[in-house]
Amino acid sequence: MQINANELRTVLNRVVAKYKELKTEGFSLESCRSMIALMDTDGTGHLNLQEFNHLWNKIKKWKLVFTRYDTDKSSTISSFEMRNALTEAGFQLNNQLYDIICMRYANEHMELDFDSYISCLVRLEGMFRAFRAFDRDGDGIIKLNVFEVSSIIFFFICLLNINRINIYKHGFN
Ligand SMILES: [Ca+2]
Ligand SMILES: [Ca+2]
Repeated sequence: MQINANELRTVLNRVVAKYKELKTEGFSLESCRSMIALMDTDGTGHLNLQEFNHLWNKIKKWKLVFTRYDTDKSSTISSFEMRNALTEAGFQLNNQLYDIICMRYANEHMELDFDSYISCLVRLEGMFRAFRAFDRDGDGIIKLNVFEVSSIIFFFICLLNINRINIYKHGFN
């Protein structure tokens, strides 16, 4: 079995539509591509059964966090609820990055529906993985040469899907 982004989108949207406690407009093709990029460990550009199961287990875990931290039962995660949800999901962010994430993924009411929330976690997971690859001694601090700085900025642009203007405005230059 090999699943491409289109097929993944169909499967996920079909499943998620069954959960009334999750508000969603459906996963975009772009966020399914990000999921494949994150989980495609053998580099085929598709998900095999094992890779798909790995992704599915993550989504199930993140769904539990979503319903647990949707404390007002709005079926969405507010930016306020998101802070605890991210911590529970294992992502410790500083305020600056947290604000950027909310700005990028929340709607005008500062809420994330389920697909935005999952897209956000998928990208964060990719970013944390990239960070760990640079953090060779595991002390949580990375020292980068100029080429590595360029590649980590590139990671930010790709994974957060934010444009350069926003990055510079927020002091990542
Ligand atoms: Ca693969
Ligand atoms: Ca909520």
